[in-house]
Amino acid sequence: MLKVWGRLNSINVQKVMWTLAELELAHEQVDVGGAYGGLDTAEYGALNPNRKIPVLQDGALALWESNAIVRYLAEAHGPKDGLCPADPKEKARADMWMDWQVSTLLPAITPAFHKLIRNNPDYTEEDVRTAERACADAFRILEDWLIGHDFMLGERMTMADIPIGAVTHRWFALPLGRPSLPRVEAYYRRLAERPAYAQHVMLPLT
Ligand SMILES: N[C@@H](CCC(=O)N[C@@H](CS)C(=O)NCC(=O)O)C(=O)O
Repeated sequence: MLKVWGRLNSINVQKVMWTLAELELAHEQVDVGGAYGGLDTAEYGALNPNRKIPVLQDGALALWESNAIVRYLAEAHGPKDGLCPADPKEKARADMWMDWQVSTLLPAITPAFHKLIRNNPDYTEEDVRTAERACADAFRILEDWLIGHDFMLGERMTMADIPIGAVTHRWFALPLGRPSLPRVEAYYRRLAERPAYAQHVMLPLT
């Protein structure tokens, strides 16, 4: 059976749990990381030498990097042309946005999350203001991209929506100033209608 290692309040674990729920895949989930610990054992190091969550085990395969896990689940365990587009150009577009989430969107919001939710002393109020501006810039890009379609690649949800949707919840849940972005707001409402998103992503931030 598929096995997910990682605590449920981690945004990167949430992507995996949301994907599993969209695909209705049976799985086991183990709470490790954060207050649960368990990342410093030799066994965990063999699964992920970075000692981070999530890890997905599928038989002999141990996968880390949440977006790689989402891609694998969509391609190997989902229906053809489902979450993973069959058309190489559409798939490349999904990959592009998934990489943008890692390179731009998540780094924009992370300092605000650490200061406002985790009270991490490494971050200051100035970092929160910088994050506010960086998030506004990034979500304006999304606002323009969402012209004329409901989801990242068109009228149906694909794997591109998983990382972007996970950060979108954080943006609306954090006490940050936000410009009015009607298409992003409608996108968030549309995602919120999905039971799998509501259950696995729209959790209180901790
Ligand atoms: N790029 C990695 C990042 C993994 C990561 O940084 N995970 C965090 C949680 S979101 C972690 O393992 N933190 C240590 C812990 O939870 O103890 C991914 O997308 O999977």
